[in-house]
Amino acid sequence: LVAAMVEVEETYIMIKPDGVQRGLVGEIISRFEKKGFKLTGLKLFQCPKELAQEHYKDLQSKPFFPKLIDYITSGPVVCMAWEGVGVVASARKLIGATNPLNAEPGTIRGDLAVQTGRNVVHGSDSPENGKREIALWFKEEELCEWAPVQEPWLK
Ligand code: RTP
Repeated sequence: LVAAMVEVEETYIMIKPDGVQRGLVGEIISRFEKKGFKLTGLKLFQCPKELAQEHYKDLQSKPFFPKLIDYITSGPVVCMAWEGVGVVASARKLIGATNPLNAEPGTIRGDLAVQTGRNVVHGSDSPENGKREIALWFKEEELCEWAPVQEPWLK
């Protein structure tokens, strides 16, 4: 049996305005850290309307699109880039189903959210979109490539 090759990928994770307003930033970041992924970009950011529209352009024709843009631009979001083996699909699992009422307990949405229109976090749905979204939300110099070191930080 040949195990499926899973590669190091990058994904764009965003804590939506409700997550920031409800004080869930630390809790959400912590879940990705504890899983074992590597944070390579992080900022608090008030998203302009044009950027929200570009990010969600595939949903342009949906009836909820204007409400979605109002929601995402209603307050600051936390933009994050995460790296790791299989991080795209794994992050989607950690996040849970789009409708939080269908999200399993133990997932971020399953534990922390109730409404689809207030589902606290976004995660890229493919490695291609991970790259596209990181490039859309971050400037090159805001991203940090780093490797863990063995330094005994605490003695
Ligand atoms: P996301 O992109 O935010 O990670 O969410 P997703 O892939 O799980 O869901 P998607 O279908 O791409 O929808 C993007 C976001 O739009 C909002 N939405 N509202 N019926 C509705 O009112 C509705 N449907 C979707 C949600 O915030 C969803 O996360």
